[in-house]
Amino acid sequence: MKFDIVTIFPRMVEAGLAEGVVSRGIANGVLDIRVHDLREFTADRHRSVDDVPYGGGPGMVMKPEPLVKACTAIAETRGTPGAVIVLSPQGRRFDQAEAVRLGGLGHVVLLCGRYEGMDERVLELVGAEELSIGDYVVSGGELPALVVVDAVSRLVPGVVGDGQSVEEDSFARGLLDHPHYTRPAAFAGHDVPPVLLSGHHGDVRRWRRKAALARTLERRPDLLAVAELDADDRVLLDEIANERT
Ligand code: 9D3
Repeated sequence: MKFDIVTIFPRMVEAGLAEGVVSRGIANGVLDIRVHDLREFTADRHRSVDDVPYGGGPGMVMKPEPLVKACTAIAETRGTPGAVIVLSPQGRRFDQAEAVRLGGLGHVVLLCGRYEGMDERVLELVGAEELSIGDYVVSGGELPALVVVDAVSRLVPGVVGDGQSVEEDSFARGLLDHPHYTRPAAFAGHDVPPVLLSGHHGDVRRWRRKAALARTLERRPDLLAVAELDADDRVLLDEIANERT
């Protein structure tokens, strides 16, 4: 999987790529990630990447030339990407399905916005899609780009080790995860649920599935509404409903 990330804060992005599963994926050679300093694609003495907005108003807008030049250079040196993504509060919400789609493309360019945003013609000229990571304000596209790289990279074979199954990730299954416990069995007056100490794997599986369903019902009923539930799940949800009365 190839990523090219264009930013005015390359060190911020490099720092986020230097740890954890993404770092390991790069070291293993299954991830090929380049970070590009937008200022390298400027032509003026001050290496300007922003300018005042036409029509007036507060803040600055990212100039189109450096961004389009960066995309052209990336296409020439790295090949035509499957998608150019602008990280932007105006974008569609990034989710697990989007991560799966991007993973299938093999090569994604990520443009990180700063200031009030970028000149709209960049999006038209490079055929970009806009993605947001959620309904809250962060200061620019760098952290959102790292979120996208992380979520997509986890799906690339060889990035996540045997220990943590990508298949079992809560969003991959459509439910929130069940609670987790480790030793000691009693801690500060709080005991681990006895079934987890019982050694009855069938009972443990059932308890975990029920706990996941109960949590999802409580915290994210929107997920439960679209989850693929089988007959056993319906029985567990019935039990949960009855225990609540
Ligand atoms: C203070 C500026 N705001 C005026 C209405 C608009 C604004 C512009 C740029 C708000 C945030 C940003 C910077 N954020 C992003 O570039 C961004 C983002 C986000 O803030 N939230 C969720 N996803 C994303 S993806 C890129």
